[in-house]
Amino acid sequence: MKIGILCHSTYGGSGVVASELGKLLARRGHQVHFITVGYPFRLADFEPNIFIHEVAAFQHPLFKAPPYFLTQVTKTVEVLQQHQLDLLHAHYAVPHSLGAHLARQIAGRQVPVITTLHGTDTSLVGAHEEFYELTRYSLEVSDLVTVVSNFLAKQTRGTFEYQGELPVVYNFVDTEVFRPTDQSLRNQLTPQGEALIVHLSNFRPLKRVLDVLHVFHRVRQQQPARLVMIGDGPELPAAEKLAAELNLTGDILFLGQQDTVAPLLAAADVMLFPSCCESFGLAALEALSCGVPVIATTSGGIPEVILHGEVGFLTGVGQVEEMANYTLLLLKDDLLRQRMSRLAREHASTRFKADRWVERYEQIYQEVLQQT
Ligand code: GMT
Repeated sequence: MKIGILCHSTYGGSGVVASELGKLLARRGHQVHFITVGYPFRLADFEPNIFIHEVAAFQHPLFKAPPYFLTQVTKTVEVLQQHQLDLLHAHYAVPHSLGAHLARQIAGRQVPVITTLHGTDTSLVGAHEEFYELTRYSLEVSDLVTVVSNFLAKQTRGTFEYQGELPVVYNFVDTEVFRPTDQSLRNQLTPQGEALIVHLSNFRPLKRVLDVLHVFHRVRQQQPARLVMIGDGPELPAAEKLAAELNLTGDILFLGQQDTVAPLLAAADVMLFPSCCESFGLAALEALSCGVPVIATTSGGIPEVILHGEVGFLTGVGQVEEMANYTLLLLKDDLLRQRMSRLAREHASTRFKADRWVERYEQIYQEVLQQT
């Protein structure tokens, strides 16, 4: 198949899923055309069958900001016509699904548009008054809408009164890349043999990075430990300030945004993932795949990923005391941690193995193509 993928190219779960999907589809023989503003995140190396169509920034004094939506539609029309695409797969309702729909109309080619909702597009962007109708419309005109968890399916039905089918296609992980590794990096990060805790996110308020620090503070009172904070975003300054106030600066590494996160995750004993609303939680899945148990919350789709008491522990949002107790339980009990680590890896490699979900997307493409 010739597949056009519209997605965000910046750091973020939806962009990661879209670029990993494109990469794996290309390896399975499909021709994949990315139509993006900027080079897709995590798509570093050359791959045959992958074509990148970057959307140019159109500058004109009449426009206060470059009208990316319009130039992305123009680029999509061009790619649809020149490469005779079979379908468009849009990640994110607004702007990508809407743009894909507009482009196929302009191009006069009724290729199917498949929209994958990732959560933030409907809960943050789409639920805003300004974008509600656009989001609802983009769902209605899609040939099929997929969601990344049962939680998101339910939320989408509730928010947009959406009646159509909503197949769940979970996030997936490349278990060859995200895998347990030897101890060398861990030894560098914890020269005194301390426990190692990790957090990975885009530091948006919903990730509750300050909870990570409060948990770490409690853990540190009982046992030597270091914390690796991976990512960047609006809450980073507040996190750095709190780390200093709690006198933890010497034990925390704020690494900023990193392209290669697998070895860092694999070096840790436990991941803290205290988000207050999460449709799936890709970063938590990546940790599981590295054999790292995750302490997370019961919010959103997280319980579909983290099985409480098996591959990690779940608490209510903001329950930092309980999170710290679970973290200490894991750090102090080697046998428990090793068992959970093994189960975490097994769980990620069976339920969320990339091939399984890429095949599911392929099946969806074929079904939609047959119906249109
Ligand atoms: O987590 C983020 O803030 C990034 C966000 C995005 O929109 O790129 O991630 C969302 O999509 C991921 C991939 O499907 C999911 O794993 C994340 O759970 C979801 N984030 C939220 O629901 C907050």
